[in-house]
Amino acid sequence: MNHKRASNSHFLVAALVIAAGAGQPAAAQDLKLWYDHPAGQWVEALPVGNGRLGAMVFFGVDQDRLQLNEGTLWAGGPYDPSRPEALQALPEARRLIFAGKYGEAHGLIGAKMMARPLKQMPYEPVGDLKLSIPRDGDVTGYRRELDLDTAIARMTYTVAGVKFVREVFSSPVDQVIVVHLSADKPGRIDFTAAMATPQKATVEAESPGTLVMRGVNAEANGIAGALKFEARVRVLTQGGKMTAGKDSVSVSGADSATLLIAAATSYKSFKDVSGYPEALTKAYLTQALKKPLASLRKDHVAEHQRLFRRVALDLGTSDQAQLPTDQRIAKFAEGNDPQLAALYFQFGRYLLLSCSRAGGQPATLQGLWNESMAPPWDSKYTININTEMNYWPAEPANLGECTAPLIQMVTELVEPGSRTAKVNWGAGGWVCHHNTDLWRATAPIDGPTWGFWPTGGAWLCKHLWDRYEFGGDKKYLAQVYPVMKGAAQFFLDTLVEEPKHKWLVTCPSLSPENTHPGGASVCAGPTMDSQIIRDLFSNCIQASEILGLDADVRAKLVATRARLAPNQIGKAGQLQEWLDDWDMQAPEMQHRHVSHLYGLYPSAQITPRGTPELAAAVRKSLEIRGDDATGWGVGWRINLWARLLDGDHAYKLLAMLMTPPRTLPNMFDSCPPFQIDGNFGGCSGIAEMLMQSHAGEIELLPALPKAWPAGSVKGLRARGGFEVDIAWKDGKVTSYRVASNESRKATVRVNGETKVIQSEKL
Ligand code: FUC
Repeated sequence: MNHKRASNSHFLVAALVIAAGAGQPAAAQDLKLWYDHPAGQWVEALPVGNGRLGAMVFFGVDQDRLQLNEGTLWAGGPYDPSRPEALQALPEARRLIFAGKYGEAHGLIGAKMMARPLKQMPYEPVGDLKLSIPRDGDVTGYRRELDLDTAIARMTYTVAGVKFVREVFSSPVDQVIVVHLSADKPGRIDFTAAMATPQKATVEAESPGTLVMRGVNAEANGIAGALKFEARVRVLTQGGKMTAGKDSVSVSGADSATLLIAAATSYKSFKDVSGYPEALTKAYLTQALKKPLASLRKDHVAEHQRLFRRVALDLGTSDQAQLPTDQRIAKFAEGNDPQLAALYFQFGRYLLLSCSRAGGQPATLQGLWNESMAPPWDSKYTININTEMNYWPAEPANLGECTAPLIQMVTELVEPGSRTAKVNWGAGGWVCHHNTDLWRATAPIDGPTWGFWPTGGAWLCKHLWDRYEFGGDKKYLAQVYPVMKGAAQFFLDTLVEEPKHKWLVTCPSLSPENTHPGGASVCAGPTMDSQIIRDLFSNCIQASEILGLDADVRAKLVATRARLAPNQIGKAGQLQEWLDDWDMQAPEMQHRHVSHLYGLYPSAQITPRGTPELAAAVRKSLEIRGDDATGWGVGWRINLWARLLDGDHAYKLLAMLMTPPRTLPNMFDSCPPFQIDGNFGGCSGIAEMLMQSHAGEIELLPALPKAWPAGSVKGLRARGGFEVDIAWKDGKVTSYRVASNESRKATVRVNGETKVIQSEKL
């Protein structure tokens, strides 16, 4: 593993220097979030998860709460939101837009072209496991923590001379959440376990020592609930006595106790809900019961560390690092806490590993963690930025495997997306508008201002290609290429010629959620669409060449790409957000979305060295937009400033992101409210500040801020299958290592110089 690798490579350019930011080097034990009081609110609780089973752990002394989630427990059931009238209205909507009658186009689209139902299905909670713990004295020495390195949440406290320890983890190996209660004196573990839920469900105690919650999911927006679910908790004790009530299990005088929590739904796929949650939860528990606690714990930690320990980041440390995490967050903008930025980076990696693993669902707006039956924006997939941002760190932060659920979802979108393409647009291929959900709905929702945007699926396809660019696996590329080709086919069939320049553009579409001076957001050919489609076509062209397929389709894509609307620079020197130079008259010039800057990041169509005029226009647009935005809005801006090679501006934004109100006490990002995308945008932003690989070279420290004069990073991943280690001092690289499975040539930009090196073998 990288973090253990000696740095005695023959590619070192100078002696290895131990990083010493504001003082001493940071140590592995600093990878902890910790607090000196229990969580009061949900946003103070600590998240654990195995990609499917999640819990928010409160660690109350007398009353503990584990708020539970299972990734497939959403409202509703399989449904088809297609809207046949949409196709009839399409020519008139286009005519109105090209005639500049945006208000009328908006009205028509709203009346005839949106999905039925107009909203999608929300992600929902399972409920709570509640522990009531009697106490016979005052509490001293309370501490709760989340150890990112072991993925174990832990609390310790002392009452009447007895030290109590509680630990919680969600095992990706054994598919159960494990809660362990212990004390340093025998016979001191007493509690009653019960369950609660906002769902339609019953809770019963069964023998031996088991709680079972059986329920059905909710109806939403006229779509009946079609899922059954079950949560099953098995209580095990060492010593003492266990008694079962009607809907609770009590333990008294035990030396220690372990609770194993299993949960499952009847969801098998977006069109099949015929699973047996009872059989599943029983099977998970039967399997887990075969192992002693020590093995459950050991296997969990090993699997987590296999992935988590690939990257180590040291930005130096300071006295601030001694404070509880909530106090550090409150003070971060004051400066002098570089280790908190490293912790934030690793927390992003921890979160991705905990909420997105093969076989599970992709990270929602809240990852895996949601306590509400009506969460903000349904806690689903908003694909006009938020879902993509969730996966920005996956490849550079060396967790490419975590994209498996996203790739699975995009593959599944082809079937419903083909129906939407055909029914709503009269087109081939497949399309997904600005949101999707567990049921893979693809039609435009919410209203024309937000929803009538046909480029969501195409943006998701960039992640299919990224996985190939970073990993180089041709077999995988052959699997996802048809998905990309289908997305491209939709645009071959639906792009229309705009009257002025005869460019091919999307219509109707919009620049995500931003109203233009025509009084609506619907328009023809927003810049972002052309950029996304240019990427999609280019990636399909390259993939078809690599795979030796589809010369005819390739020729069509090449010809059509040449006619897409180009990036345009407006009168204010900005990159135009729309076909027309409307930016300076737009009602919300400081809008949170920076959609047209997609070309700089996450795309690489615009680079400071390759296209300096366009990069300068992006900078101008960013200045006009301003720094202030939602959590994710700031997260995006960090990545953009890093791509503009301006580390200090990127850091300024990182400080804004990592401080209240955009960072909550448990380090969750706040939009507001809690939305996990900012955590991931911040994590990838830090990676982009330290290393970039999108411009045909591996650039070391492209946007290093003055705040991090010395440090080291190990195990970042660059396009082409490279792993990169860097150490620096006084803002200059002092040593580095580039490694790959096979030794290959790589172009590296280091301290302002480019050189071609031979990579080391991994
Ligand atoms: C987009 C954003 C909102 C929010 C929502 C989930 O609609 O404009 O700010 O993040 O997604």
